[in-house]
Amino acid sequence: MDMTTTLVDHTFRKDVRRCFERQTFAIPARWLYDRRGSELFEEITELPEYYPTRTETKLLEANGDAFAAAVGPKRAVIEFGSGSSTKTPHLLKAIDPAAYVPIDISGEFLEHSASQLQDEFPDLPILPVEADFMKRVELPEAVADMPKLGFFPGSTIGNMIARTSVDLLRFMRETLGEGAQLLIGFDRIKDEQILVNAYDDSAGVTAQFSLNLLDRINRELDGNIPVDKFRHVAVWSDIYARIEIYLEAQEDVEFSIDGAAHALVEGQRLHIENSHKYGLRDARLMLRAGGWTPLHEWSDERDYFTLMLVEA
Ligand code: AVJ
Repeated sequence: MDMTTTLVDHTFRKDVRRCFERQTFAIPARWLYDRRGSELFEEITELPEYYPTRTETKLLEANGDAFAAAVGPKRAVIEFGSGSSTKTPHLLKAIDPAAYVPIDISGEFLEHSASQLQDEFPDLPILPVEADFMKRVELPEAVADMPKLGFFPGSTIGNMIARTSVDLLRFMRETLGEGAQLLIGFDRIKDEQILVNAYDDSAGVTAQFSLNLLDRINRELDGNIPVDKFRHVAVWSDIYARIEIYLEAQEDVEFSIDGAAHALVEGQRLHIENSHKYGLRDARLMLRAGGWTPLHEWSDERDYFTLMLVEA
């Protein structure tokens, strides 16, 4: 077992213990993405109700010339949490980059997507970095003197509460350095029913994605949670401008994790994810709080999603 795996296991265990022993009834959303969770998320991106991926991909396809003009050639593109990197080719095609640095916590994902991209861009130096991008990341020496463009698509920032988002934006600024730009995606505030449907689809894929967290606890932390006794709940919180996702016990349940016994009463919810939505001014203010100055914005015709280009 390599060191990263051990560290990940250890924090997962710690976060799950905090949930049940200190009764916070909350588990950070990052633990949704084991192999099965990542597969299910890919399925989510193709659901009719889940508009963000489709909308953002179209924005990337449609605005290549405008990106090229705003960004200029020969930047090193640094992608934060690159995952499967499906949106990246559109950006790389548009802007004539000098190098591509995907950063991801999962080395497995990283190698796979890097080699796929290398086939598509044979002359582009691709330099994967296995790291947790929630901290300052040491970039490869080869890109040290290149101007940088950070890329943070998918409204991934929406998973974070405001202070964590601002911390992340500041870390990104440190990672990328003076003169850097950042292209970042924001999911917009819109009709409540459209938002709720996007996180509670009729095929039940998002429910499977949420419930996989309990399966993961059972698999990795020696648990016996009765997964079929829980249901997926997605609600809009207007005051936080976010979709909140819970797993709710549908009857009294008892189970153990790592040998420790736990009980939940019927109706108890476990908070497993937030997906914040933004007005344009909300997004700009958050970026400025993180040390970034807005330069350009691109939105679809329904204002469902916005890509913002900002500079350090
Ligand atoms: C990957 C955080 C952008 O919030 O829309 C989708 C995750 N969770 N459906 C989102 C997610 C349930 C997604 N992000």
